[in-house]
Amino acid sequence: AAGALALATIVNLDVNGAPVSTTTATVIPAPVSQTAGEGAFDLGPASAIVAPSDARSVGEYLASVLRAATGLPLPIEDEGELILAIEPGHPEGGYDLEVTSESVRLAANDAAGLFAGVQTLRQLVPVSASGRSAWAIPATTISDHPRFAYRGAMLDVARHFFGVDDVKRYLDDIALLKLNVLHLHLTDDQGWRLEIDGWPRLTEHGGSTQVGGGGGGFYTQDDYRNIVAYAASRFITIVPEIDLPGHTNAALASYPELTCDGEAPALYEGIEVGFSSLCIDNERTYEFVADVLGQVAALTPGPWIHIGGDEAHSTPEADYLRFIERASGIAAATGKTVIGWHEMGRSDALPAGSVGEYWSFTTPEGDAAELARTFVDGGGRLVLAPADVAYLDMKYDESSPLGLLWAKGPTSVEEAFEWDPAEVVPGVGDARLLGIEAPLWTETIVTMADLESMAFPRIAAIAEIAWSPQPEQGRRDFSEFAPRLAAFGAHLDALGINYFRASGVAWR
Ligand code: TNX
Repeated sequence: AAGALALATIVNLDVNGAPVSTTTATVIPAPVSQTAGEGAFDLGPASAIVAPSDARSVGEYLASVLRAATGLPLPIEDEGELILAIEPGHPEGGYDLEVTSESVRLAANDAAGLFAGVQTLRQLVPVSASGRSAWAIPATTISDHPRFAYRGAMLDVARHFFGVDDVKRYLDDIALLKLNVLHLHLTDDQGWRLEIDGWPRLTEHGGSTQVGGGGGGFYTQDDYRNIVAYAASRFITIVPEIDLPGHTNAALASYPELTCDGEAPALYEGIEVGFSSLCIDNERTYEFVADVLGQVAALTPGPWIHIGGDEAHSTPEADYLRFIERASGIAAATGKTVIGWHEMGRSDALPAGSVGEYWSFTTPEGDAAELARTFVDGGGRLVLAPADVAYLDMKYDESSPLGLLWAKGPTSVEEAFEWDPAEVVPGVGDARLLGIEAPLWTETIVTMADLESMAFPRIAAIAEIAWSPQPEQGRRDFSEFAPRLAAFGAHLDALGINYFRASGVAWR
């Protein structure tokens, strides 16, 4: 418990039992336990990586990120000082890392744990050499594992489209923070972004625009497979979302047979929500849903499929309930676990084990907590994305050029950091929480630089909440986080990741 939060300055005891302060490199998310050792390992021109066959791909990844950071050759050899090992006996989902002046040893039960440890190691390597081409990694012993299994980011590629290369870059960005899920919001009123066989107009027409006009775009099925494979190489699972039965104007505009009056609406380039609905008593609707969800499930190796269900304000209540029962059944029949936004908890006929994604506030509004509990009562779990702290599309402060304000006004980095998931939905603690997610809706986000500046640094706060244990003595404290964030900012600078230089942090 004492080691629950890594501090910028780690206090050790010397041989006489007196406290010794050793400044060491810091990590976000904070490791479960981290103690400082003596001296440092000098990463230099002679350093080599050892990665046996089961650890080879992680070893190659480590080599590529450290080569990019340092310019060192870092070959993978049979003998060397940076040793990777996959072996039993390490923390579940995590790793053990031992840095001495002689060597760096990183070990985990599996490749995913080893990959998480690599992200820690990257942050321990200073952004600049300390002399004679040596990057001094401070000696330390770290033992680490995640609080939650699902540590997600969500990207809305419907309001503004982001191509395959942008998504890959975001995957790399979030991997640095040990996030392991990317939820792709693939369809909305403004655009349909995934090619579906037999329904070509969804993308040809429905994918042809975006908020404010300007082209839009879509993923071919091969593009999507490419994203999924790249995500897997970063130990990230893609959760595809097809938002139903509202948020469907792009589909309705493409196929008038999906509307009740048979007339296609115009494409939509605004940012209102809640005006569109599939036609609930039309059998063609369910052929469409089955085709789409069947293909999406077949393209997706991960265990989840997200069917939206949010803000269906133009679907009458009885229709909504009939639709959700059928659509969630169709989704479950693909073999995937169904995820829906918490409004889907209005239905008492969800497939057992369905996961609810909660997007009300840290203090629940209206019946949000009750709706979220429906999923738990049905044997499922919750993913928390409280809009007042976890929504990356909220402005940082009143002066932010980008972003929205509806979720209790601006969201500072401090607010994004100082909350406890176990205190959001009364009666739903860690055991019933699958994890945490940070959504980035893109009504106001057009470029990759915009996207990164809204995500970073708040996503670092959310990642820490998802990975690191809650401090046993009370709340998370931003004054403890801020110095680590400053150090993390130096890594973001080195990586060329755009971020908001929030006040209250001594950015370097
Ligand atoms: C609400 S939260 C939405 C999205 C918007 C977002 C903007 C939720 C499930 N739906 O449709 O893009 O607010 O912040």
